[in-house]
Amino acid sequence: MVLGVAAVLAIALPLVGVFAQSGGPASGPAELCPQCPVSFRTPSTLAPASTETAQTLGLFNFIMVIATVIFVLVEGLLIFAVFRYRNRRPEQALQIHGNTKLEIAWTAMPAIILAVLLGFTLRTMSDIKALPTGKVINVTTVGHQWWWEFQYPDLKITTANELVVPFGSAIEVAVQSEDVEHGFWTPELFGKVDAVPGYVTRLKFTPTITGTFGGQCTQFCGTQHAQMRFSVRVVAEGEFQAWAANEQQPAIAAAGDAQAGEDYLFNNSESECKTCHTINGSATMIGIKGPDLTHLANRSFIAGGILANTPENLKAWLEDPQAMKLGTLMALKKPLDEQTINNIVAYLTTLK
Ligand code: HEC
Ligand SMILES: [Cu+2]
Repeated sequence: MVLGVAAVLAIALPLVGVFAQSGGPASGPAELCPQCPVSFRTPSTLAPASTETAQTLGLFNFIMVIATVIFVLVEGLLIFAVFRYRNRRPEQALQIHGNTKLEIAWTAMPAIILAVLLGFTLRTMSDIKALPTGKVINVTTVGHQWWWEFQYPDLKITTANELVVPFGSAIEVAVQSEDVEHGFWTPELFGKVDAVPGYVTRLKFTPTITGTFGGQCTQFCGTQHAQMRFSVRVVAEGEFQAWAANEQQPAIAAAGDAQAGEDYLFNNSESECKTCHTINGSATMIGIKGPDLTHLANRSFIAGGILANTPENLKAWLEDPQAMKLGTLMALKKPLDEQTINNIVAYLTTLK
């Protein structure tokens, strides 16, 4: 008997550990890993940072408790029987075949338990999908090989790879794809959804903690699928307003060293950049195949999260994008000379 209890405890105790963690952090998430170029802390569905993921975790914990009770009960009885009745002389077991009461009981019990779990699951699903009552921010997300575009249709903003949202508002995201199927997931903020070409998948999340959360493309979309990261930056309402007001401005006019770079991008007939990139305020930089560069300097990383947004990395990227991210759709027909690269980087770093 003592052994039986010990065995049950040995199985049950690690599960208690899982519950102890599930409360989530009291404060916001840790900052981006300082020693990695671009990395996020390990994402966890056990540390929810939105109303919706907290509801999902609540359901998970509820099912886990019921499952644990049943597990401990069944295993406990089994272990008890094994030890209590071990080493007895062979005898015929009690015959219960055809016992209607027992048959009904052990059919009905699991059916009732599963029905209860189904009920709670359906309720959580509809809670998560419920129309938001307060303020709503509409975002359109477009998956590209291999980066994410974020549009705010009401605010007339287009940016890439870093989604900035205000704390406390409901964020309604219409997820789309430009080419192949991608997956859109930030475990702390919302469940995983697919970005399917020609189809709009909708999701909603209401952030409850400020901070930066890592996201990742979760469908194999090509060789650099793992290098298709993004982040969601949840900021205070005031900070979001300031960010949005700035994003709505055209690119600032170049001064000093940056002028030669601006001139190359806007006016040089040999420049390929304009076929793929937009810089608002320029009549020529109106390409849409690559990320919008109008406020590039405000983003903390480039190229789907493989490089921090520093002048050195921008230089390396422009020298040879294929060496940084083999297969990227940024392919230059003619490599740039060093002076041109320096000029462009000098300009790009001013694009606050
Ligand atoms: C054929 C299209 C194409 C051309 C031409 C092109 N780019 Fe790109 N560019 C892209 C794509 C696509 C990405 C995103 C790559 C990725 O993350 O996989 C990109 C990324 C970038 C980035 C990083 C932006 C970010 O937010 O990740 C910069 C900066 C950039 N390009 C600058 C330039 C400049 C300057 C030129 C001209 C010398 C240029 N590009 C020419 C398609 C292009
Ligand atoms: Cu992808």
